[in-house]
Amino acid sequence: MIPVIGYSEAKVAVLGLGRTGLSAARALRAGGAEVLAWDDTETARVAAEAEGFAIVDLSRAGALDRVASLIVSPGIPHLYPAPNRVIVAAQAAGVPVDNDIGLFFRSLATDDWGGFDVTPKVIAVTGSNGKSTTSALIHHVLVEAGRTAQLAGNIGRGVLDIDPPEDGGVVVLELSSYQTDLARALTPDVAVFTNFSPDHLDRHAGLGGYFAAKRRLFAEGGPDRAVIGVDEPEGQYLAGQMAEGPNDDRVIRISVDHKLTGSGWSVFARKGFLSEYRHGRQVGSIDLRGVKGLPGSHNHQNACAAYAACRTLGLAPRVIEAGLHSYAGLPHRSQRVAEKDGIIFVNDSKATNVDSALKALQAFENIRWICGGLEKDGGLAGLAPGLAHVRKAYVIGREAAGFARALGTVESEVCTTMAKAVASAMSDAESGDVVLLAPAAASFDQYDNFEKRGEDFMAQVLARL
Ligand code: UMA
Repeated sequence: MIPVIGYSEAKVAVLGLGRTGLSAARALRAGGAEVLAWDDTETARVAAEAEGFAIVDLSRAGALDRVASLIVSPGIPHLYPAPNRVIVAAQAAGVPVDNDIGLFFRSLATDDWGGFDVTPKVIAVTGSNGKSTTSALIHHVLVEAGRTAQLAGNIGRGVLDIDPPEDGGVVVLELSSYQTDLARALTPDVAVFTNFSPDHLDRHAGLGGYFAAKRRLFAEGGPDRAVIGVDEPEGQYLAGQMAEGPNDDRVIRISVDHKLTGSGWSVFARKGFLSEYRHGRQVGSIDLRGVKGLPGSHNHQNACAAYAACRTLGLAPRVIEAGLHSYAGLPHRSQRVAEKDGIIFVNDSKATNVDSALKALQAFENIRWICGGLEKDGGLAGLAPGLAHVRKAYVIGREAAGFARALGTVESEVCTTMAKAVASAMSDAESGDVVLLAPAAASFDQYDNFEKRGEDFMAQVLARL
């Protein structure tokens, strides 16, 4: 745990008592703060109370008196579509609103660091898709290279839960737009922006707000190095803003669409080969085609970003290559579940939006595609470039019929449940087909989260093999 610095004997309010809130509350208490905790759900309050935290209804008049800061969980809206009433009250009372990420950056460096040979580094990864894979890949490559590394953030572990970094240690953080939007300190040594496509538009009042939230990772303090995917205008803009000029290798540009052989520093993947150029000269190359844990162009983009981030820490190309080869992949992301009679079963339940589902469709051929769920803003038109790879769609979700209609000319079957979709896809599938779960939608109409949806898919497949 990282004890929070700066609030000894101060009152700090914590709103939301899930993974983030509880870890923040513990870290605040370890740093000597008096924690006032609240969650709108009773079970969460009971769990926190059992750990000895004082439960206080923070929306009650006077509850925020003499409170030094309000720490908010990422799932709780702070502005759009409407702010939580406790946040409104804090702002009215002049209480600073922050999150665990802000506390983390302010509490990480300790006096011990003065005696270290190599100062610990923080690599923070954001972007619309691929952040979990990129973060996990950076962490894996570092560990395989013998470095001490820890992984936390949106990937599922509260950032204040990690151990204080050792001499030369590296902390890899996956940060969502919810987290970067609210943090009052954001000072990574290396910041990574994988790519940009619409997501979470309701929480950011549209695309501009979503980009602004992600951009804060680069603007609030300025990382020493920025690894930026430039295949969308937003990434190009960000790279342009960060760099002093074309030779400035503080920015490493990443692409899977273009060869980037200019005078700066770049890493790109074309036709399955990763290349690194620095000041117009090729300094590294890796054949990604045999890297089993990272299929498809979207994973090649993740490989480029992870490669670049590891290069900033001085790892040699061959060392990174070995790490890419031994990477086994994350659950629910291009996860190969089984293979039988020439049919491959892939769980990409994390494809919760159109862009990530498109990437999954483009990574495979002859797809029996299980899709559907709670549709996000923006419609399904963005899936069009991948539909030629689909043999048939098996649509799940409460609104399966509408989702199937929105797919247009693709042959589809309204299955509604995962059990029916898997059964139909398996009875239709032939050798050479891929049964792929890549929903292009959120899971909340039928499941608690995308993990539960992926687990259901895997269970249904394995039960029928
Ligand atoms: N709550 C309230 N009032 C509200 C809303 C929620 O009190 O109005 C309470 C809930 O009752 C619950 C708690 O807040 O007890 C949940 O907080 P949370 O939703 O922020 O969830 P955490 O458990 O803290 O998990 C969060 C991230 N969740 C979200 O951003 C929604 C996790 O990312 C992250 O792994 C974890 O912190 C550790 O950093 C998940 C996620 O879905 C994977 N992220 C989104 C995504 O990837 O698309 C951004």
